[in-house]
Amino acid sequence: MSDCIFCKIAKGEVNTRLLYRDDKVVAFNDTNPQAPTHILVIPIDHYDSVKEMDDELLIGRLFTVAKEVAGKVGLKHYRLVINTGIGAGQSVFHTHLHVLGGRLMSWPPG
Ligand code: DGP
Repeated sequence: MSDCIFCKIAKGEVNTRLLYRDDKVVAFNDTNPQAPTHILVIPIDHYDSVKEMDDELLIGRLFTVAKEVAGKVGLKHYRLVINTGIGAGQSVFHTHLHVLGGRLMSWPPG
């Protein structure tokens, strides 16, 4: 989608340092971090949310990359979050998996 910021990041159209890239997925730091480490893992192809995704391999790839990136940056404990829909706190409508770590987490989340 031409007006989607995460599509632009995935295509290299805006200056963002990528922590990971393959032919399906990229990862980069969140600009509004909610933890000392806050990374976003996204599919390169546009899906408004995980509800629109039916490619199980791609959904799984997001989690595999999240694990790899978390390990690469040295996280031993982390939280993986996919906000889905406005009511769940989604603000960017291009599927993204949050990788949050580096502090103690409480439960339930807000
Ligand atoms: P969510 O609320 O679950 O849709 O999370 C969207 C996240 O995306 C939020 O934590 C801030 C982050 N974000 C928004 N715009 C940009 C951007 O242009 N670059 C980066 N790196 N992160 C962004």
